[in-house]
Amino acid sequence: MPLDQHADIEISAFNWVPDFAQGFVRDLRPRWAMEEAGIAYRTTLLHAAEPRSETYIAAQPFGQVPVMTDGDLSIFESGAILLHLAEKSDILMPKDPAGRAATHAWLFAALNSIEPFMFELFFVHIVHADQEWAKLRKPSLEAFVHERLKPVSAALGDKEYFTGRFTIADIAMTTVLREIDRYLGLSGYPNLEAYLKRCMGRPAFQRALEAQMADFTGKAPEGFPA
Ligand SMILES: N[C@@H](CCC(=O)N[C@@H](CS)C(=O)NCC(=O)O)C(=O)O
Repeated sequence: MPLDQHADIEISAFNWVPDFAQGFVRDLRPRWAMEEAGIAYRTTLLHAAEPRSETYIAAQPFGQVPVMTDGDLSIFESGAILLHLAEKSDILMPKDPAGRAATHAWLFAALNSIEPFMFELFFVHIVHADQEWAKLRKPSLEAFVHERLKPVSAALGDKEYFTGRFTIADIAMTTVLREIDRYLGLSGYPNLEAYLKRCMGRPAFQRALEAQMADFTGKAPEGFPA
């Protein structure tokens, strides 16, 4: 079990987030990668509703989770953390140039070409769901997301994973697609549905998810709606 409070690698995570975010916080990505590769890590826990320290802001300018420290290195952005971890294990990224290039491309596709629109879905479906502008934005946004999903589905085709074998690109893609699935469903894309099931069925994903959920031991702030 990679979670080990004496490990050299540390990641930040939350001890409390609202219910809708539980299981979806981005420390899931490094946790999953380390579970796949058998890399031990420990966590330092923050409370999502409490202000970040100056030290934390120095490590993560946006005050977000996750940050990883590995010896003297401190890294923020889950994509950068995945790339750092991938250098440690062939399980996460092949060593050959073509395999590395494909992994990089699909990692950035997930984070740069799809995730921004997933965040927009999150804003219109959850954060600003009651607001008029969100209701007006929803149909065109959802149509746009479908235009993004079609080529993603075509590129995956009948492959098991985006580069032909499991890599960090699948960690990023799964975590993005499972959020889109929450808001839109993926029923028009049977291969993406099967892909999501395959990736989320990996024992390392399940262990990472359980570890994130187990860390939610904090309390909601006073007056936080139930
Ligand atoms: N691009 C960043 C996004 C990180 C992010 O959105 N973190 C969220 C949790 S999933 C967070 O810390 N939210 C609390 C906040 O913004 O204060 C990454 O991938 O690391």
